[in-house]
Amino acid sequence: MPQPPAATAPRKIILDCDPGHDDAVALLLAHGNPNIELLAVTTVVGNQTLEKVTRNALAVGTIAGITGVPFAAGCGRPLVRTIETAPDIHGDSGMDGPTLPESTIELDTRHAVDLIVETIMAHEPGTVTLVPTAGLTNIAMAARKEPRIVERVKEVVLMGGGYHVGNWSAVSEFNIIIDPEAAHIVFNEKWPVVMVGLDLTHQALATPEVVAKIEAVGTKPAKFVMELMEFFTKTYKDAQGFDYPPVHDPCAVAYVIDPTVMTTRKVPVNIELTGTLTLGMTVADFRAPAPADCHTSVAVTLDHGKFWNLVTDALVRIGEVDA
Ligand SMILES: [Ca+2]
Repeated sequence: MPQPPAATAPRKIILDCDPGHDDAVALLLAHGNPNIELLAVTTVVGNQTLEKVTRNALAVGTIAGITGVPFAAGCGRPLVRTIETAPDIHGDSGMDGPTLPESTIELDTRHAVDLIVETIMAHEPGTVTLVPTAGLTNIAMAARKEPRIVERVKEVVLMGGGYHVGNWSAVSEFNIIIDPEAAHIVFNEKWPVVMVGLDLTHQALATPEVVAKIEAVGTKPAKFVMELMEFFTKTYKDAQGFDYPPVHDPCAVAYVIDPTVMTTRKVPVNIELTGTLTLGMTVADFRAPAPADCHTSVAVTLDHGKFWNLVTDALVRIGEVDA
């Protein structure tokens, strides 16, 4: 006899990422939190080449002790633009700092776009949440390849953009500007989109207090996060003048776990494709109350303590892993 669903069934997610120091923390948070059921991990060119970020994803999965979750590689270049990576933030490997283990996870033979489509179509409508923490190439391709996924996805909770701040240009954020055409597709499909942008993630600073709490967990996965944060702190200081690094990507996962970790505001958002100074800007129209059919919202204020408690708690639950 089928079991009735639990009162709070875990949220099913597909994490589409480009590890990436903060992607690694996002993956650990998704794996370690009991409110998340990780259906698949997919990779896309971004912080580094597809080959490098895929290797990193498999290494993080190994460090976290993830089993039974397919990992698949996706698009190796943006839809239109040439490849732009971020070695000044993430190093030559895309995840410099820690020594990475040999992966014990075998890469799925499917293309990430196919895995995304198949996974969504295999689940009940309204049950799968997409969590992209990289350029939106794979997600845009999936929406074009199988348009029916748009009405089946519960929501798209993405890390990217910013409604009044950029990091790769004066007004544009890296994940959006590296493939603005893909972002345009994703923001213009009618699925609910929650934009967890820089306005929010610049509040997710890995302060010394945070790092001390992670260190106190005392496991290998926690030590791995410490080493990531050490490198990330240095590059964010050198490249962008931050005292402590903003750990962007796990914020999107945290929203799926517990939306009260942040406040959001419904507002129309579209992507600038032709601006000479504003290419890749996530243009949010705050002039009036959002129209009734508005399907986009932006993250505004983070509960810093609650957010980092989720990350630390996930590491405690993951426990020791022999990677
Ligand atoms: Ca990322």
